[in-house]
Amino acid sequence: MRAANEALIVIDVQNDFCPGGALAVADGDAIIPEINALMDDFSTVVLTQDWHPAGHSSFATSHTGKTPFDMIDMPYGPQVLWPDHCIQGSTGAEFHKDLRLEPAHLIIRKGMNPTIDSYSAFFENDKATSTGLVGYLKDLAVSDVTLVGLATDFCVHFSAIDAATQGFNVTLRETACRGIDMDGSLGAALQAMRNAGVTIA
Ligand code: VGL
Ligand code: ZN
Repeated sequence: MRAANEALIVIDVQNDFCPGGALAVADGDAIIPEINALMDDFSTVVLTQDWHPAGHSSFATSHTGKTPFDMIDMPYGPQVLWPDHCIQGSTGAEFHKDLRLEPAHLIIRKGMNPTIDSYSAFFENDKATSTGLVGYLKDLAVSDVTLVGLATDFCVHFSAIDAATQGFNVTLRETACRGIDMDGSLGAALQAMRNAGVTIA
């Protein structure tokens, strides 16, 4: 068991990001045994769940003439358009059946605002709207976070950068993450995380 100041944050291990899902990450389910084992080492375990209303503004289907993986400009900056995924209450939004849920202390749902996407476990893509996770972790005197999950280059990446910016010591456990890798986004994300002081383990 690690010290009480360390938390494990498990990002978006949901059906839609696993093989067969709407936004499947290659081998997304392969990380589950390692994550399940890691949970026993941490006294604080947080899961995140991408949780969009139908018709969310990050879906290509919400924009005429657009297809998945096109880019658009949102008021808060450039946004990738995704296939419809992780719709609230759908099977795709459920955690993968093999992921252990009973060790989780907190489940953070994100992406619920119809007009703002939310990759990070900490802040929506406007970089201003908090999910409350910083306050939760700081109240528990957590100073170090280990991040695992899906997808390395989107939700894990943005969570890692925000955690570092908020003053946490951040480790990305790369073997327990998988990426989408759209136009080199995986390499760019790893570099951006290193630049932000994230330890890639
Ligand atoms: C994610 C794209 C859209 C992720 C979530 O979990 O990385 N990516 N929504
Ligand atoms: Zn999403």
